[in-house]
Amino acid sequence: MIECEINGIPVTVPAGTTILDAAKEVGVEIPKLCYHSDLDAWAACGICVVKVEGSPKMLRACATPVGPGMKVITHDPEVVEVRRTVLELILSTHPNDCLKCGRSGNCELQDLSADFGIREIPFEERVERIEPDTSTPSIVLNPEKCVKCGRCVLVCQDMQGVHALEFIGRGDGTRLAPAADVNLEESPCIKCGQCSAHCPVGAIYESDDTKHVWNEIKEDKKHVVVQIAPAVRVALGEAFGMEPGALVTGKIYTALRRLGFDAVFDTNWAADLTILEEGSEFVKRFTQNGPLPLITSCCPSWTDYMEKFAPDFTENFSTAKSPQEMLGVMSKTYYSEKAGIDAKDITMVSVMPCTSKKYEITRSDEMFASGYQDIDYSITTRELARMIKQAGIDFVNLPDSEVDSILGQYTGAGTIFGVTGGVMEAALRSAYYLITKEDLEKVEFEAVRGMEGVKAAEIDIKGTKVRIAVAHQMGNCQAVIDQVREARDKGEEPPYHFIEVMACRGGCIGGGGQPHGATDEIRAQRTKGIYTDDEKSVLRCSHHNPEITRVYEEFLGEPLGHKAHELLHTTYKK
Ligand code: HC1
Ligand code: SF4
Repeated sequence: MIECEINGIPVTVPAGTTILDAAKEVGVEIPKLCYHSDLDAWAACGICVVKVEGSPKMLRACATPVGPGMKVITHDPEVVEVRRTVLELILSTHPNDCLKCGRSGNCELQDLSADFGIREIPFEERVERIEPDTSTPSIVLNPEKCVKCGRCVLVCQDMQGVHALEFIGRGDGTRLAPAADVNLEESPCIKCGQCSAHCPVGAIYESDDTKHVWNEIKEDKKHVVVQIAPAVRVALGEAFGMEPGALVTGKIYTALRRLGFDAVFDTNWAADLTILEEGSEFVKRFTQNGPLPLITSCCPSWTDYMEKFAPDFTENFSTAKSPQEMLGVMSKTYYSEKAGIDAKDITMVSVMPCTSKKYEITRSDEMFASGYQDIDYSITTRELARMIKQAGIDFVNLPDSEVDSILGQYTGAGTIFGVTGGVMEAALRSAYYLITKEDLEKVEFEAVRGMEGVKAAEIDIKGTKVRIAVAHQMGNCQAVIDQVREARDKGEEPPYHFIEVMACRGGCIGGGGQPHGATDEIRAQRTKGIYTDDEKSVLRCSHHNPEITRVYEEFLGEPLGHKAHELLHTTYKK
């Protein structure tokens, strides 16, 4: 442990603790812009400078570990003046159009500017005008707003291992751009939106579809139905000042009705349906010579990554569509028939924690299996929050309401899809039943829970050993794939029979379309909310969902049957 002093207050912290973190121990939050707790300190902005006794120059608190006996001054008139000057310099290259910026009111630069009382910029303005890149359906890149903090580049390269973003040019001419200066669509971008979730300003943001959704709601002839993803229910409250992880499912259903949606469904219902298809697919492959491992495919950033960087794994991907897509096609076929509403008059909107889901809705021809585009618009948690605010709805004080039948009721297995390990755990709960024809006494699989980047385990299903792996955060996923490829190239047994992959840290609760500001602490709170939803569910296995049983009896036939195959399965590009 290291003993030091921050502003004259003694503090003892573990070796390696930075001044930034040690200061928190004595209640000081040192201002910062480029630093994010998910990333290695890059010390690019210089806002977190502090004085250290004996040091001839100010040091950056984010990148300087405390030493024994170190005496740190986090603020005095000189430190504050240096920080203000750094901010003024950043602002001299930043467009002065906060009123029209999507991050207004939620911008780290704007907050700092307000805190430091900046009223004018004493430097010549040098804003470089660059057209926003709108080439993908998922995110918009607006380099003109970039403050060169480097967070997005570190996220894309180090956390995700994708290398789609980089800084181009030198000195004053440095600018953010997709690698090789192509547009985002032509780059290796997998649309996970983690860059937008980590951007402190308005330089990268979700493509906004809310105007289209409002127009559909207004259209009398349209029957507008909506679904909410598992992870939205534990994060939307944050946009209204509620605690991260607050479970607000009932309030969301009410808010959606008050916004004008005609029917409110739940992606969790379709997650249960996915388990019936994917669980059956696993059991079939496991008992009938593969191909193994089976790899989950409900994360579109992962399928995009696989198609671009690992096409040799195409046949290992589950052909089951994601729950988002399953609910889309079921609303324009089964629901359309039951409700007597022509599918052409149904508009399906999904609310997802994800920017990549905007891409998934037109990913392949199978996303039009109803004869129409199965999902018309996919909006993020952040966009839904904006719609609720635009409507002036007092979200925090909304009463709860129930989801609509027949595509709404869900089990605990459906809800845990929203966290890393959840799809695997849900699949195992039903695979156990499909293999043994008995139900588990204890449905929790602790081995697949938690934030470790790769979790591997051997599961015993009444004497049958199933080797599984769960990976989250794209950079970790690559390591699992490399391990499988190595075994395959040597002609060995695959190290795993079943693999779950989610591109975002923590799974979808950490999705790129969730409210800004996620840290591991916030991800842990959201995860807790999801597991609470599971624990309080009366039914906790997908095969017990009566609305799923009914849809097979009345409409789909058998899991993996002809109709299920036609509507609920997909293919991938090689
Ligand atoms: Fe996800 Fe999924 S869990 S992919 O993260 O399989 O987006 O929440 O909706 O489709 O169910 C996202 C979340 C989500 C799908 C489900
Ligand atoms: Fe989207 Fe979830 Fe995949 Fe992230 S992990 S890209 S939120 S589907």
